[in-house]
Amino acid sequence: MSENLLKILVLHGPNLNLLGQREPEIYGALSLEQINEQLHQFAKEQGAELHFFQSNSEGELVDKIQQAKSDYQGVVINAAGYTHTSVALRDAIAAVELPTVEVHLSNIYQREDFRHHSYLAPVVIGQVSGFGPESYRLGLMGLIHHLREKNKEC
Ligand code: CA2
Repeated sequence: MSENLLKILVLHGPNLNLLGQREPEIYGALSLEQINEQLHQFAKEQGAELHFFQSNSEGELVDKIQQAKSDYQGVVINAAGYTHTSVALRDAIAAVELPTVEVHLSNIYQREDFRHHSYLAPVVIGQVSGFGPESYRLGLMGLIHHLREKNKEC
């Protein structure tokens, strides 16, 4: 294993396990497994190792973020519906102080008003919203760039 290999955790929130099965006009036709596979290939080319976790449970996502501190250099998260409700996820991200990027398949600012607010936005390094599955790859690129720049400073 190269010493420059970045380990990144990719978190998917509630209902994203249904991707590809319903509402393709909003969320696209790819399944979560297909999105993960594409991301995995891209990450490999970039010298990053990804681990994936999906849960419908807020507490499980909080646990994963807390545990990530010791094993990962950064996090990509699509918190799905919890984006707009979860103080607990926000507090976990703030507490672990791991660079985190928030991604969304759809453009949350073009949708219902309740989706315009993200509890996570103030504690993440950046947000990508509206590019379908490409949002994950763009978010990952931004995170990798951020981590490599940070490593140069050390
Ligand atoms: O656009 C996104 O990625 C969202 O995070 C997706 C969430 C939504 O609550 C956010 O406002 C924006 C919903 C994920 C639900 O995924 C489904 C996938 C297929 C069928 C039904 C729901």
